[in-house]
Amino acid sequence: MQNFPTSRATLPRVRRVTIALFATIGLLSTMTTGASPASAEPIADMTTPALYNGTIIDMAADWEDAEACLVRPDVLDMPECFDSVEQLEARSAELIDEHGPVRGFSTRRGKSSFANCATKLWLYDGAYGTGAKINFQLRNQWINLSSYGFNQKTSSYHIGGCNATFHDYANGGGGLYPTNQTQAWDGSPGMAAGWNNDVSSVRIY
Ligand SMILES: [Ca+2]
Repeated sequence: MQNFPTSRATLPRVRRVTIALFATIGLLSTMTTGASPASAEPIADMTTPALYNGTIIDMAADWEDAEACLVRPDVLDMPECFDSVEQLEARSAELIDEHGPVRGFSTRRGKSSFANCATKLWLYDGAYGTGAKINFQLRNQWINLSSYGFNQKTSSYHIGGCNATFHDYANGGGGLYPTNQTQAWDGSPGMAAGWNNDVSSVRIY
């Protein structure tokens, strides 16, 4: 039920890209802030560093006790994880107040050529929105769930204000989840037949 051979085979390349990306972000972050929260493991060794209760965890490996994680790379140096959905929603609202909602097409600020829309795609590990929860606020790029410790875990979901697609393998590969069930504001307490714990990548449009 975990990783099928095909999706496991794609992991090393994705992992290297993610490490390079976050190593760069980590360096920039250190240069601009001059400090980063205490962490047992060097950020450079992590696949996906994320902030959780003042420490940095590797989301790809272990969420520790976090219940919900927010991924909004246009304004955050790294994902942020929380003990509750309420805490995440409060942080999300704060970011929207400060920066506005995620814009389209590019994760770089000020480079949007598409209209804004609410892009709060929620994926849940359990049915009926239970278990670990991840909230994506980014558009028009492949989101490989292995990078966030969420590969082949999704068992229920809520789509935000933009349509989304769910895919069997990384980078949009393999089968496509029924798109008439992942339109803006769709949600489901379970997955279409054959798709429980099977989504490996998603995209928000
Ligand atoms: Ca699950």
